[in-house]
Amino acid sequence: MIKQTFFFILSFTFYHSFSQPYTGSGSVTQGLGIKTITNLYSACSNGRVSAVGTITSTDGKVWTLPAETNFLNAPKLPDLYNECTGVKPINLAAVNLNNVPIKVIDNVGDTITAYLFGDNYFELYINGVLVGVDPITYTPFNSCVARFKVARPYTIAVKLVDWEENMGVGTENNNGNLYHAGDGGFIAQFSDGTVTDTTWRAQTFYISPIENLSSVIELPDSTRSTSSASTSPSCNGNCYGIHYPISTNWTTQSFNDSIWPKATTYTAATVGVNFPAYMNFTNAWSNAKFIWSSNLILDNVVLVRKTVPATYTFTGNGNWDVPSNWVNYSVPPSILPAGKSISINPVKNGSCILNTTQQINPGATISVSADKTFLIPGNLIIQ
Ligand SMILES: [Ca+2]
Ligand SMILES: [Ca+2]
Ligand SMILES: [Ca+2]
Repeated sequence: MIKQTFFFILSFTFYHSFSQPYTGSGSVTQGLGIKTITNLYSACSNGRVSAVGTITSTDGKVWTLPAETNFLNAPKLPDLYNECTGVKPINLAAVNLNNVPIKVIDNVGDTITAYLFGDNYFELYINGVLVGVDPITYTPFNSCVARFKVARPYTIAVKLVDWEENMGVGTENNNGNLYHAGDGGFIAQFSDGTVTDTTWRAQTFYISPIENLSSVIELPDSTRSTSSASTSPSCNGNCYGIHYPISTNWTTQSFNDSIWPKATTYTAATVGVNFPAYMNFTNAWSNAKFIWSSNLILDNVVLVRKTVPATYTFTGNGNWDVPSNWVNYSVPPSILPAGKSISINPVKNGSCILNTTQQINPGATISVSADKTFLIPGNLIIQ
Protein backbone atom coordinates (compact mmCIF):
# COMPACT_ATOMS: atom_id res chain seq x y z
CA MET A 1 0.00 0.00 0.00
CA ILE A 2 2.77 2.42 0.93
CA LYS A 3 4.65 1.45 -2.19
CA GLN A 4 1.67 2.33 -4.46
CA THR A 5 1.23 5.75 -2.85
CA PHE A 6 4.88 6.50 -3.30
CA PHE A 7 4.70 5.61 -6.99
CA PHE A 8 1.67 7.85 -7.49
CA ILE A 9 3.49 10.84 -6.01
CA LEU A 10 6.50 10.16 -8.17
CA SER A 11 4.51 10.03 -11.41
CA PHE A 12 2.58 13.16 -10.49
CA THR A 13 5.82 15.01 -9.88
CA PHE A 14 7.14 13.80 -13.22
CA TYR A 15 4.29 15.34 -15.19
CA HIS A 16 4.16 18.43 -13.04
CA SER A 17 7.81 19.16 -13.68
CA PHE A 18 7.21 19.15 -17.43
CA SER A 19 4.15 21.40 -17.43
CA GLN A 20 4.65 25.13 -17.55
CA PRO A 21 2.29 28.04 -17.00
CA TYR A 22 -0.15 28.70 -19.85
CA THR A 23 -0.80 32.36 -20.54
CA GLY A 24 -2.81 32.15 -23.79
CA SER A 25 -6.50 32.84 -24.42
CA GLY A 26 -7.54 29.21 -24.96
CA SER A 27 -9.09 26.80 -22.50
CA VAL A 28 -6.89 23.94 -21.33
CA THR A 29 -7.90 20.30 -21.03
CA GLN A 30 -5.77 17.33 -20.09
CA GLY A 31 -6.20 13.70 -20.88
CA LEU A 32 -9.09 11.78 -22.41
CA GLY A 33 -12.69 12.91 -22.70
CA ILE A 34 -15.89 10.92 -22.18
CA LYS A 35 -17.50 9.31 -25.22
CA THR A 36 -21.08 10.43 -25.85
CA ILE A 37 -21.56 8.82 -29.30
CA THR A 38 -19.88 5.49 -29.95
CA ASN A 39 -19.65 5.92 -33.71
CA LEU A 40 -21.07 8.82 -35.72
CA TYR A 41 -20.72 6.99 -39.03
CA SER A 42 -20.89 3.20 -38.93
CA ALA A 43 -22.28 2.46 -42.40
CA CYS A 44 -18.92 1.47 -43.84
CA SER A 45 -17.12 -1.64 -42.66
CA ASN A 46 -13.56 -0.49 -43.37
CA GLY A 47 -13.52 2.91 -41.70
CA ARG A 48 -12.12 4.07 -38.39
CA VAL A 49 -14.62 4.47 -35.55
CA SER A 50 -15.56 8.17 -35.39
CA ALA A 51 -16.70 8.71 -31.85
CA VAL A 52 -17.90 11.96 -30.31
CA GLY A 53 -17.14 12.99 -26.75
CA THR A 54 -16.99 15.79 -24.22
CA ILE A 55 -14.27 17.12 -21.98
CA THR A 56 -14.17 19.84 -19.32
CA SER A 57 -11.38 22.44 -19.31
CA THR A 58 -9.65 23.83 -16.25
CA ASP A 59 -11.87 26.94 -16.47
CA GLY A 60 -15.02 24.79 -16.15
CA LYS A 61 -16.16 24.88 -19.80
CA VAL A 62 -17.42 21.75 -21.56
CA TRP A 63 -16.11 21.07 -25.08
CA THR A 64 -17.34 18.63 -27.72
CA LEU A 65 -14.68 16.27 -29.10
CA PRO A 66 -13.35 16.46 -31.66
CA ALA A 67 -15.83 19.18 -32.71
CA GLU A 68 -19.46 20.19 -32.75
CA THR A 69 -20.83 19.15 -36.13
CA ASN A 70 -24.09 19.07 -38.08
CA PHE A 71 -23.39 15.57 -39.38
CA LEU A 72 -26.59 14.00 -38.03
CA ASN A 73 -29.03 16.70 -39.16
CA ALA A 74 -27.56 18.28 -42.32
CA PRO A 75 -27.81 17.15 -45.95
CA LYS A 76 -24.80 15.12 -47.07
CA LEU A 77 -22.86 16.54 -50.01
CA PRO A 78 -23.02 14.45 -53.19
CA ASP A 79 -20.18 11.99 -53.71
CA LEU A 80 -17.35 12.65 -56.10
CA TYR A 81 -15.73 9.44 -54.84
CA ASN A 82 -17.04 7.29 -52.00
CA GLU A 83 -16.18 3.61 -51.73
CA CYS A 84 -18.85 3.14 -49.04
CA THR A 85 -21.67 4.07 -51.43
CA GLY A 86 -19.99 2.55 -54.48
CA VAL A 87 -19.53 5.89 -56.28
CA LYS A 88 -16.10 5.34 -57.80
CA PRO A 89 -15.62 7.14 -61.15
CA ILE A 90 -12.18 6.61 -62.65
CA ASN A 91 -11.76 10.28 -63.57
CA LEU A 92 -13.55 13.62 -63.79
CA ALA A 93 -14.99 12.85 -67.23
CA ALA A 94 -16.89 9.94 -65.70
CA VAL A 95 -18.69 12.19 -63.19
CA ASN A 96 -22.34 12.97 -63.96
CA LEU A 97 -23.14 16.45 -62.66
CA ASN A 98 -26.81 16.11 -63.69
CA ASN A 99 -27.41 14.17 -60.49
CA VAL A 100 -26.01 16.95 -58.31
CA PRO A 101 -28.74 19.23 -56.92
CA ILE A 102 -28.21 23.00 -57.10
CA LYS A 103 -28.59 24.75 -53.75
CA VAL A 104 -30.15 28.16 -54.43
CA ILE A 105 -28.62 30.84 -52.22
CA ASP A 106 -29.70 33.74 -54.49
CA ASN A 107 -32.42 33.48 -57.15
CA VAL A 108 -30.35 35.68 -59.48
CA GLY A 109 -26.74 34.63 -59.64
CA ASP A 110 -24.17 32.27 -61.08
CA THR A 111 -24.45 28.49 -60.81
CA ILE A 112 -21.14 27.27 -59.44
CA THR A 113 -19.76 23.74 -59.22
CA ALA A 114 -17.20 22.93 -56.53
CA TYR A 115 -14.96 19.90 -56.02
CA LEU A 116 -13.87 19.36 -52.44
CA PHE A 117 -11.68 17.00 -50.45
CA GLY A 118 -11.02 17.18 -46.70
CA ASP A 119 -8.96 15.09 -44.29
CA ASN A 120 -11.12 14.03 -42.50
CA TYR A 121 -14.43 15.92 -42.36
CA PHE A 122 -15.82 19.26 -43.53
CA GLU A 123 -19.00 21.35 -43.65
CA LEU A 124 -19.59 23.78 -46.53
CA TYR A 125 -21.40 27.09 -45.92
CA ILE A 126 -22.19 29.75 -48.54
CA ASN A 127 -23.28 33.15 -47.15
CA GLY A 128 -24.09 31.44 -43.85
CA VAL A 129 -26.23 28.72 -45.46
CA LEU A 130 -25.12 25.14 -44.78
CA VAL A 131 -24.98 23.64 -48.30
CA GLY A 132 -24.01 20.21 -47.00
CA VAL A 133 -21.58 18.10 -45.01
CA ASP A 134 -18.94 15.51 -45.82
CA PRO A 135 -20.75 12.12 -45.75
CA ILE A 136 -17.78 10.28 -44.18
CA THR A 137 -16.57 11.71 -40.87
CA TYR A 138 -13.25 9.86 -40.50
CA THR A 139 -12.18 7.20 -43.01
CA PRO A 140 -12.10 5.86 -45.69
CA PHE A 141 -11.05 8.99 -47.56
CA ASN A 142 -13.74 10.34 -49.87
CA SER A 143 -14.36 13.47 -51.96
CA CYS A 144 -17.44 15.56 -52.76
CA VAL A 145 -19.03 17.75 -55.40
CA ALA A 146 -21.33 20.66 -54.59
CA ARG A 147 -23.40 22.99 -56.76
CA PHE A 148 -24.97 26.26 -55.68
CA LYS A 149 -26.42 29.44 -57.18
CA VAL A 150 -25.20 32.70 -55.70
CA ALA A 151 -24.61 36.36 -56.56
CA ARG A 152 -21.23 38.01 -56.06
CA PRO A 153 -19.79 38.94 -53.75
CA TYR A 154 -20.28 35.78 -51.75
CA THR A 155 -18.58 34.15 -48.80
CA ILE A 156 -17.37 30.56 -48.57
CA ALA A 157 -16.93 29.25 -45.01
CA VAL A 158 -15.78 25.70 -44.26
CA LYS A 159 -15.45 23.89 -40.94
CA LEU A 160 -12.61 21.36 -41.10
CA VAL A 161 -12.10 18.53 -38.64
CA ASP A 162 -9.11 16.22 -38.38
CA TRP A 163 -10.87 13.41 -36.50
CA GLU A 164 -9.29 11.50 -33.57
CA GLU A 165 -9.55 8.05 -31.98
CA ASN A 166 -8.18 9.01 -28.57
CA MET A 167 -10.82 11.61 -27.71
CA GLY A 168 -9.28 14.76 -26.31
CA VAL A 169 -5.64 14.11 -27.14
CA GLY A 170 -5.74 14.34 -30.95
CA THR A 171 -4.27 10.95 -31.75
CA GLU A 172 -5.04 7.67 -33.50
CA ASN A 173 -3.59 4.20 -33.96
CA ASN A 174 -1.05 4.23 -36.76
CA ASN A 175 0.55 0.85 -37.46
CA GLY A 176 0.58 -0.03 -33.78
CA ASN A 177 1.55 3.42 -32.48
CA LEU A 178 -1.59 3.99 -30.40
CA TYR A 179 -0.95 7.73 -29.92
CA HIS A 180 0.06 8.89 -33.38
CA ALA A 181 -0.91 12.51 -34.09
CA GLY A 182 -2.75 12.47 -37.42
CA ASP A 183 -2.89 15.34 -39.88
CA GLY A 184 -5.55 17.32 -41.74
CA GLY A 185 -5.71 19.09 -45.12
CA PHE A 186 -8.37 20.59 -47.39
CA ILE A 187 -8.52 21.40 -51.09
CA ALA A 188 -11.35 22.90 -53.17
CA GLN A 189 -11.79 24.36 -56.62
CA PHE A 190 -14.86 26.27 -57.83
CA SER A 191 -16.02 26.70 -61.43
CA ASP A 192 -15.86 30.51 -61.17
CA GLY A 193 -12.11 30.23 -60.73
CA THR A 194 -12.02 30.37 -56.93
CA VAL A 195 -9.43 27.99 -55.45
CA THR A 196 -8.04 27.27 -52.01
CA ASP A 197 -4.80 29.22 -51.58
CA THR A 198 -3.14 31.76 -49.27
CA THR A 199 -5.86 34.35 -49.96
CA TRP A 200 -8.13 32.29 -47.70
CA ARG A 201 -8.26 32.89 -43.95
CA ALA A 202 -7.75 30.01 -41.52
CA GLN A 203 -7.91 29.77 -37.74
CA THR A 204 -7.55 26.79 -35.42
CA PHE A 205 -9.97 26.16 -32.53
CA TYR A 206 -8.67 22.87 -31.10
CA ILE A 207 -4.99 22.04 -30.68
CA SER A 208 -3.76 18.62 -29.43
CA PRO A 209 -1.68 16.66 -28.50
CA ILE A 210 0.34 19.24 -26.55
CA GLU A 211 3.01 18.10 -24.08
CA ASN A 212 4.24 21.52 -23.02
CA LEU A 213 1.69 24.34 -22.63
CA SER A 214 4.32 27.01 -23.18
CA SER A 215 4.75 25.76 -26.77
CA VAL A 216 1.34 27.24 -27.74
CA ILE A 217 1.98 30.89 -28.59
CA GLU A 218 -0.35 33.60 -29.91
CA LEU A 219 1.38 35.74 -32.55
CA PRO A 220 0.52 39.36 -33.52
CA ASP A 221 -1.31 38.21 -36.70
CA SER A 222 -3.51 36.03 -34.40
CA THR A 223 -1.78 32.79 -35.39
CA ARG A 224 -2.14 30.26 -32.58
CA SER A 225 1.33 28.96 -33.25
CA THR A 226 2.72 25.60 -32.22
CA SER A 227 5.80 25.76 -34.42
CA SER A 228 8.05 24.76 -31.51
CA ALA A 229 5.75 22.00 -30.21
CA SER A 230 6.54 18.33 -30.78
CA THR A 231 4.25 16.58 -33.26
CA SER A 232 5.13 13.21 -31.69
CA PRO A 233 5.05 13.86 -27.95
CA SER A 234 5.28 11.10 -25.37
CA CYS A 235 2.43 12.34 -23.14
CA ASN A 236 0.06 9.76 -24.73
CA GLY A 237 -3.22 9.71 -22.75
CA ASN A 238 -2.13 12.65 -20.55
CA CYS A 239 -1.56 15.23 -23.30
CA TYR A 240 -3.08 18.68 -23.14
CA GLY A 241 -5.67 20.10 -25.50
CA ILE A 242 -6.26 23.81 -26.13
CA HIS A 243 -9.81 24.84 -27.08
CA TYR A 244 -11.14 28.19 -28.28
CA PRO A 245 -14.82 29.21 -28.60
CA ILE A 246 -16.26 29.63 -32.11
CA SER A 247 -18.34 32.73 -32.85
CA THR A 248 -21.92 31.84 -33.75
CA ASN A 249 -21.77 34.12 -36.84
CA TRP A 250 -18.50 32.80 -38.28
CA THR A 251 -20.16 31.54 -41.51
CA THR A 252 -21.86 34.83 -42.39
CA GLN A 253 -20.84 37.43 -44.96
CA SER A 254 -20.58 40.11 -42.29
CA PHE A 255 -18.12 38.22 -40.07
CA ASN A 256 -14.75 40.00 -40.06
CA ASP A 257 -12.26 37.26 -40.89
CA SER A 258 -9.34 39.69 -41.14
CA ILE A 259 -8.86 38.86 -37.44
CA TRP A 260 -7.74 35.39 -38.59
CA PRO A 261 -4.36 34.52 -40.08
CA LYS A 262 -3.98 33.75 -43.75
CA ALA A 263 -4.25 30.07 -44.65
CA THR A 264 -1.06 28.03 -44.92
CA THR A 265 -0.60 25.93 -48.06
CA TYR A 266 0.77 22.37 -48.08
CA THR A 267 1.86 20.06 -50.89
CA ALA A 268 -0.16 16.98 -51.77
CA ALA A 269 2.85 14.91 -50.72
CA THR A 270 2.87 16.51 -47.25
CA VAL A 271 -0.86 15.91 -46.80
CA GLY A 272 -0.41 12.37 -48.11
CA VAL A 273 -3.32 11.86 -50.54
CA ASN A 274 -2.20 8.90 -52.60
CA PHE A 275 -5.68 7.37 -52.87
CA PRO A 276 -8.39 7.42 -55.57
CA ALA A 277 -10.73 9.95 -53.86
CA TYR A 278 -8.05 12.51 -54.67
CA MET A 279 -5.81 10.96 -57.33
CA ASN A 280 -8.63 10.14 -59.79
CA PHE A 281 -9.51 13.85 -60.06
CA THR A 282 -6.27 15.81 -59.83
CA ASN A 283 -7.45 17.95 -62.78
CA ALA A 284 -10.49 19.00 -60.71
CA TRP A 285 -8.05 20.76 -58.36
CA SER A 286 -5.44 21.79 -60.95
CA ASN A 287 -5.16 25.39 -59.73
CA ALA A 288 -5.88 24.82 -56.04
CA LYS A 289 -3.53 24.24 -53.11
CA PHE A 290 -4.09 22.21 -49.97
CA ILE A 291 -4.72 24.58 -47.06
CA TRP A 292 -4.91 24.37 -43.28
CA SER A 293 -3.92 26.58 -40.37
CA SER A 294 -0.25 26.92 -39.39
CA ASN A 295 0.10 23.37 -38.00
CA LEU A 296 -1.22 20.56 -40.23
CA ILE A 297 -0.81 17.97 -37.44
CA LEU A 298 -1.61 19.61 -34.10
CA ASP A 299 -4.50 21.82 -35.25
CA ASN A 300 -7.59 19.59 -35.37
CA VAL A 301 -10.57 21.93 -35.81
CA VAL A 302 -9.88 24.65 -38.35
CA LEU A 303 -12.28 27.21 -39.81
CA VAL A 304 -11.46 28.65 -43.23
CA ARG A 305 -13.11 31.47 -45.17
CA LYS A 306 -12.89 33.23 -48.50
CA THR A 307 -15.02 36.08 -49.86
CA VAL A 308 -15.26 36.00 -53.64
CA PRO A 309 -15.38 39.63 -54.74
CA ALA A 310 -17.85 41.20 -57.09
CA THR A 311 -15.98 41.80 -60.32
CA TYR A 312 -16.71 44.48 -62.94
CA THR A 313 -15.22 43.37 -66.26
CA PHE A 314 -14.37 45.72 -69.16
CA THR A 315 -14.57 43.75 -72.42
CA GLY A 316 -15.31 46.52 -74.95
CA ASN A 317 -13.21 49.22 -76.61
CA GLY A 318 -12.94 52.89 -75.69
CA ASN A 319 -14.20 55.01 -72.83
CA TRP A 320 -14.69 53.82 -69.28
CA ASP A 321 -18.08 55.46 -68.78
CA VAL A 322 -19.82 53.68 -71.70
CA PRO A 323 -22.01 50.90 -70.22
CA SER A 324 -21.83 48.69 -73.31
CA ASN A 325 -18.09 48.33 -72.75
CA TRP A 326 -18.80 46.38 -69.54
CA VAL A 327 -20.12 42.87 -68.95
CA ASN A 328 -23.83 43.09 -68.06
CA TYR A 329 -23.64 46.87 -68.83
CA SER A 330 -22.31 47.16 -65.32
CA VAL A 331 -19.97 50.18 -64.90
CA PRO A 332 -18.17 50.07 -61.54
CA PRO A 333 -19.08 52.68 -58.92
CA SER A 334 -16.62 55.62 -58.92
CA ILE A 335 -15.51 54.57 -55.43
CA LEU A 336 -14.98 50.80 -55.54
CA PRO A 337 -15.64 49.34 -52.06
CA ALA A 338 -13.76 46.54 -50.32
CA GLY A 339 -14.55 43.05 -51.59
CA LYS A 340 -15.16 44.16 -55.18
CA SER A 341 -12.81 44.12 -58.15
CA ILE A 342 -12.35 45.51 -61.64
CA SER A 343 -10.96 43.41 -64.48
CA ILE A 344 -9.67 45.23 -67.61
CA ASN A 345 -9.84 42.97 -70.66
CA PRO A 346 -10.64 45.04 -73.82
CA VAL A 347 -11.15 43.51 -77.26
CA LYS A 348 -8.07 42.51 -79.24
CA ASN A 349 -6.22 45.59 -80.54
CA GLY A 350 -8.65 47.76 -78.55
CA SER A 351 -8.09 49.66 -75.32
CA CYS A 352 -9.77 50.68 -72.13
CA ILE A 353 -9.64 54.46 -71.58
CA LEU A 354 -10.23 55.73 -68.05
CA ASN A 355 -11.83 59.08 -68.95
CA THR A 356 -13.16 59.72 -65.43
CA THR A 357 -11.94 59.48 -61.83
CA GLN A 358 -11.94 55.99 -60.31
CA GLN A 359 -11.06 55.25 -56.70
CA ILE A 360 -10.08 51.76 -55.47
CA ASN A 361 -10.67 51.45 -51.73
CA PRO A 362 -8.62 49.16 -49.45
CA GLY A 363 -9.74 45.57 -49.93
CA ALA A 364 -10.83 46.20 -53.53
CA THR A 365 -8.68 45.33 -56.55
CA ILE A 366 -8.10 46.31 -60.18
CA SER A 367 -6.27 44.11 -62.68
CA VAL A 368 -5.37 44.32 -66.38
CA SER A 369 -5.27 41.17 -68.49
CA ALA A 370 -1.96 40.24 -70.11
CA ASP A 371 -1.09 42.10 -73.35
CA LYS A 372 -4.13 44.42 -73.04
CA THR A 373 -4.02 48.24 -73.19
CA PHE A 374 -5.24 50.42 -70.32
CA LEU A 375 -4.94 54.23 -70.83
CA ILE A 376 -5.44 56.67 -67.94
CA PRO A 377 -6.08 60.24 -69.12
CA GLY A 378 -8.38 60.59 -66.08
CA ASN A 379 -7.50 59.78 -62.47
CA LEU A 380 -6.95 56.37 -60.92
CA ILE A 381 -6.72 56.57 -57.13
CA ILE A 382 -5.64 53.32 -55.44
CA GLN A 383 -5.93 53.51 -51.68
CA1 LIG B 1 -14.43 12.59 -45.22
CA1 LIG C 1 -6.62 12.99 -40.38
CA1 LIG D 1 -4.25 16.17 -35.84
